[in-house]
Amino acid sequence: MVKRDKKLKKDISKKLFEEAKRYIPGGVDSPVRAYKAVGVEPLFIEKAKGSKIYDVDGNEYIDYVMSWGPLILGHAHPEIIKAVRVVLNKGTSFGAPTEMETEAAKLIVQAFPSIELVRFVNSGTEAVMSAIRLARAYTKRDKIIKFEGCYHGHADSLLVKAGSGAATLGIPTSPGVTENVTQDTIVLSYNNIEEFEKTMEKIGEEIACVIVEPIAGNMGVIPPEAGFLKLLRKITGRFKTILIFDEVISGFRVCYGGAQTLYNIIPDLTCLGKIIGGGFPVGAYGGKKEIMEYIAPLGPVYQAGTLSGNPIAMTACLETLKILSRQEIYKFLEAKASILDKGFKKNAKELGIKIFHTRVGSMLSVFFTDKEVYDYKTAMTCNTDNYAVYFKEMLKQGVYLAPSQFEAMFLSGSHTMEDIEKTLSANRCALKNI
Ligand code: KE4
Repeated sequence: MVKRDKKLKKDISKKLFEEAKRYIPGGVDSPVRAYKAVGVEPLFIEKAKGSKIYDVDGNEYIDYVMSWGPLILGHAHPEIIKAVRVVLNKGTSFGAPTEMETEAAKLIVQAFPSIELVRFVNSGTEAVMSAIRLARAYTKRDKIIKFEGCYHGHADSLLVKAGSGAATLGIPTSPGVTENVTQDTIVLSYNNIEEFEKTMEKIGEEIACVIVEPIAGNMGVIPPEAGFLKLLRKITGRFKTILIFDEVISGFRVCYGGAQTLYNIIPDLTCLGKIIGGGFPVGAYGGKKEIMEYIAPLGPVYQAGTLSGNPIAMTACLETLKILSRQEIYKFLEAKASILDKGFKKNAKELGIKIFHTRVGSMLSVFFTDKEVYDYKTAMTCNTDNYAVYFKEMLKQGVYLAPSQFEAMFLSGSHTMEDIEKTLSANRCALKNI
């Protein structure tokens, strides 16, 4: 382990942050990047390659944020850069259909059992917002059910007891989201089968859709308990409620066909994002033909977007999905993530530090708590001060983690065994400071 000077050089980041705050709220374009939860100023990034990210002060880090999940192949993957370079010379946006959109849609339809038709948008938020609107129109019902701690982007109807940045900053239900909107959003506890069953028995006929992260990734990583997803599928079917899997994180992450393939539970609609953009802004929602045909121009449900299906983004999408479709990467990711997870547990055990580790495939998290974490309420009892100490220590040792206890760690195809060993050694040193 290369010893790094205890104090990180951050002069340029500091200067850039001061300047940014003059023009951008909080100096960032997404709240969690402000590092508020870990009590340090954010790093400004210069470049990234493979598993490494470099800040403007020339510090190198092993990256486990990977842009919050999208870069499953690693930063600046040569095949993606090459393909984007070629297509750039043909123009950047046409506002008209291109063959690439069809090719990308075909791969998604082939990969996801729930998807017969898919529409591209520009973010996970747009995908979820559109899927909710579609479900309400299709069922002619208003109410929706989400789960506390699940984050589905910042659309009003879902910014209720949300996870991710909302939980990190302690504003899980945002001001500006009106009563009218939140009264149609019912929030239940993730992994609480009895509560879901009781609620649906009472008002199932009023529920347009149930939206869930099939693997929660926004309150830390919390896998579904045995039977939870199966029950959601069974009961929503009984009440003709649309089941939406928000696979913005898990899609193409935990396996090529997402969590619905991993657990063999098929929702009615699926939302995608992150990985399918290959580092560019792409979201998508898709599902059964009979539902998706309600979307304009076929049906009455309106949804649109100037840059939807953008040819540059679609090129990155296509190249990413072509590489992932060979599927050998998933064995590689599983092996590396398992070594990392086992090493974390070994370090914590030997140092006598109570940490609850979770993992599904190559998304993992550590909870600083002596409890077992299966839902939002328990996740919220974690010691976020300890997480902040851990985060800063790991950063000093060249490991770049999410600046929040309520996010996930992501591996990529470019993380090496050397990265893993360095990370485990850094983890051991960092835990000694807890
Ligand atoms: P975007 O609008 O950020 O592309 O996607 C929203 C979204 C939807 N569904 C799930 C399950 C998500 O995790 C997200 C976004 N994830 C957060 C991080 N956990 C994005 C990072 C950020 O907000 O800066």
